[in-house]
Amino acid sequence: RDLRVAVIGAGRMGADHIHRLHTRTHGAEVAAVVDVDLDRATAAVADIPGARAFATPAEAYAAGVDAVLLATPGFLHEEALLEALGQDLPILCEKPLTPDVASAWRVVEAEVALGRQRIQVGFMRRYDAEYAALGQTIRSGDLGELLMLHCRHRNPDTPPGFTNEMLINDSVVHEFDVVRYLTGEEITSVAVRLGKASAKAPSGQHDPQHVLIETASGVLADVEIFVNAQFGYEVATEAAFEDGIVDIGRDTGPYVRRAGRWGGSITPSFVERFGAAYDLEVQAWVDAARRGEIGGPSAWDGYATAACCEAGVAAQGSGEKVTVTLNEKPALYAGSGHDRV
Ligand code: ISE
Repeated sequence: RDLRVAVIGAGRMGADHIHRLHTRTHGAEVAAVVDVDLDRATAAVADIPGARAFATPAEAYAAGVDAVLLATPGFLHEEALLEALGQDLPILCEKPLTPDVASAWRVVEAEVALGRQRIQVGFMRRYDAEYAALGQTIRSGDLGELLMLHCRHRNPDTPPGFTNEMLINDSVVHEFDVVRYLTGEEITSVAVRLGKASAKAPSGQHDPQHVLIETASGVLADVEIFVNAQFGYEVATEAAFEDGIVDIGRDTGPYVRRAGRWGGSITPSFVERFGAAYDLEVQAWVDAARRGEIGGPSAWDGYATAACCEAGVAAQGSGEKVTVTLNEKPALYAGSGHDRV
């Protein structure tokens, strides 16, 4: 039978996932939507027969669900994750796992105590076709060794309340994950340079920033994180190998010639840019959950990226290169799913 999913959080990503589960995901149904704002939860289930709205996860669990998709803001994740682990349910947790390394480690410890993986973290870039192709090129060795990654991560603007730390914790967290995923190595240090800032950035944000990431074997990845870039959304990478260069993430699509000009449309936001990746991610999670399994980015990946974020925020403040130190990796996370790190 279909996996009965409780979606916790009916904001931007929650609403997107509710729609995805209801209309495009095989073998799953939205059984419950939980939001502290019960009106928002009620509105989210209005067109979904059989789905119920609740103000707390406990009420949804009491009503009976098979799995949890957690889409509240990151600062609310720890409590919700520990509660869902207590129910021994499969969990898809939107990134970040938690906003800081201490709470991320507490979640890892709780999962280790449970004795089996139940958490997949929503690092959806791993499901993007071009990232997957780049990963394949790296692993095949066709172009020799990967030496450097030049990453550009540009958002048109930021929602209210987006702080300077969130450039790292909310945005560059994705590069931390994909650099680990692509290289199959842990990140060993993070440095941040603050150059000339855009006057279009809200007060309190220094935007753009230049983040330099180093992996265990010395692969360097530089990230331009520019979250008020105005023109549209872009996540693109140029990968330099011993024997060639690979570019991913450029807008393609219809190339229009009209009235003496040529051009095309720029992707407006991450919802469109990664729409197909989110679909694959959620479908893979549902398929695995129905088999009683969990795959994809793990709580370990969530913890390791939280450690990178903590180093990144420290580097924002000090201007120094900050070393990333990790606890020993629990055996539970050896060789799971996409996780090759
Ligand atoms: C947002 O939370 C995301 O996850 C997007 O993928 C990212 O591009 C954006 O910068 C974040 O704020």
